[in-house]
Amino acid sequence: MSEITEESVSRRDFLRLGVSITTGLVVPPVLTACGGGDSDSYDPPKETFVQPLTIQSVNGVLDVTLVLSYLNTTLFNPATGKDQQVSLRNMFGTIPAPTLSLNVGDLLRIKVFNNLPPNPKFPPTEPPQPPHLQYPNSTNLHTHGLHVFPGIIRPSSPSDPLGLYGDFVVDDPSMGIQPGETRQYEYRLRQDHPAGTYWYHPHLHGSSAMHVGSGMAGMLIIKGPIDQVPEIAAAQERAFVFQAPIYEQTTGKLESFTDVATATAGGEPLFMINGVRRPRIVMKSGSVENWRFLNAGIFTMLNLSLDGHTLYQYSHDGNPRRFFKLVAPLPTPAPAPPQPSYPEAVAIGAGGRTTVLVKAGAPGTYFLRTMPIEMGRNLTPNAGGAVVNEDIVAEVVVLNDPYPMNLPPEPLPVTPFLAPITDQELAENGGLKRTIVLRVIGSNPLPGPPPATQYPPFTGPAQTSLVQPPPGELADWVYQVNNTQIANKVFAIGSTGTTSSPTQPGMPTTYIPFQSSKALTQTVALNAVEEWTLVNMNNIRHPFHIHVNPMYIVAVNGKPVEPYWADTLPLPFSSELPTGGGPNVPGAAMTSITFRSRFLHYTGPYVMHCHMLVHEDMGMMQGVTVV
Ligand SMILES: [Cu+2]
Repeated sequence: MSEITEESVSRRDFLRLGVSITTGLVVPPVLTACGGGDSDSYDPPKETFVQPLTIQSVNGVLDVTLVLSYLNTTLFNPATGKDQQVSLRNMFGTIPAPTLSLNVGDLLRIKVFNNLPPNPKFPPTEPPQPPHLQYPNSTNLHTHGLHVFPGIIRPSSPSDPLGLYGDFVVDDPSMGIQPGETRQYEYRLRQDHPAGTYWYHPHLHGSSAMHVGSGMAGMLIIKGPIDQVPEIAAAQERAFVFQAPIYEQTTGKLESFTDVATATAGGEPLFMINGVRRPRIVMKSGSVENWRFLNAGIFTMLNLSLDGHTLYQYSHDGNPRRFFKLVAPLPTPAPAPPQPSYPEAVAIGAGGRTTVLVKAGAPGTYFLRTMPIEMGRNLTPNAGGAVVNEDIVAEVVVLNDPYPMNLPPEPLPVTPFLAPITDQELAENGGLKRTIVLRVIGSNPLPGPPPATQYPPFTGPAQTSLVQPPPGELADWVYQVNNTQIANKVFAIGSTGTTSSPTQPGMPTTYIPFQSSKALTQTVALNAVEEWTLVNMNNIRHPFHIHVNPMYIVAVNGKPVEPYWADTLPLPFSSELPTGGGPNVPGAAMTSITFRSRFLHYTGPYVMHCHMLVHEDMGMMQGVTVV
């Protein structure tokens, strides 16, 4: 086994510890060189954009070991404008983790060694910790967006302590990969797997927000026919891993769930790209580049727009489009106040990805911006940032050095795996329809400050009573810490198919969080084709993500849209809720997204959930089992 030795790179954010590679070609993180003009007298602006360390498969195999440990490093702190010493849990010794690059049909093997210290002992009170939040040093791994086997291939045993796991994430929080343990994952990519941009990150229920929020995430690229289109093959490729690492400002550490909840209450910190704040990209006029965007944050949406340039979007998440979606630059500054809402450019919710081509225009300096976008409306004061403000995330310098390149002709190649799902196919293959409802349910406002060491009674108005916690289980459902966006709320998903609400026909009467003993699971027959409607009963844009099988989006708010495939989708919010309504309003306006899906190739258990990971850790998740 060859070890990557630590070597100095130009950015100290890229300390490398603890990644070892059995099979794979290492491309170190480099400043992407771009030659200047021919004149010796002209000194072109320097690139500061850094690609993550990249590991490529060799002869169809990529085999790596990732070591989970504390990373002591320096990060730019957008809040202070200065560098900050941080000590964060990290699976890979870098922020972000290495980019893993594979081809369709390849075998990916990842061994995860959890070298974190033992889980701390939590006192029974002060602050009260629901049981599933008491394992901040336990973990597991999810390959986000991959269509792969979600079960356990071979459970660990005394003779085979590592076991062999597929994309298995439904560990009990008290289990998972505990400190000192190692688990072997193995994923076989089908030849017809969509080629595109994916990622990997920890996914243990109860510690996912702390882990991903501290920066534990890496891009996963699957190459296929789209990458052999000559114009795309010729384009320089860049990985943009957008992260906003969260830590307590004085210590540089992230040691409690409260800190994550507090940090996301007003929106996340500002985004960095590959660990660098506002990197500079240098392009030659007329050249074409291939940009892979990953929102590896845990809360905030991106709404990307490049001054003076059209972005040629050709994927939603990892799923390619046959025809470009042209995204024109938005005017700056954005007009305010929003009426009816801020326009969207390349909008990517937490966990989402997209891929774009960009053709450098006239020489000059341009900004890649995330433009204002509404994450919600009329939120209660502590319920999270309603509007994400405009922010410059990168600078693009176009040199007066013509280098004409072409954009590819359409249509672009799309795998048969992503063929449209017609009405006829739906009808002939099950055609079951389900409704899934995402919902935050608040408690009644309490008279005065709530007691510090006990849960307030969960006695909300009207619909709140729809929640029926089993006896003694309420303490597992709510996290009562003052001034966090999650205090005294239940994050739940409900499903129709059983009892229907008399006040809101078609809506469930029961909303159950994932950590409940009554947690719901959707059971689906292998090879079924179904149509599901996701309903958002909150005025916040929960980013919905389903594992294993992508969604073919056919309607928004009941109205047909031009269909497309995705795996992570910010739900619309209910703009009609009255001011101050928060998550608690009876008779709330509802919004919805309708998708179709084929449940192909793999049986086993997986999940669907909100990718605002604080919500997920508090129970906004539901099981799916294909049988
Ligand atoms: Cu959510």
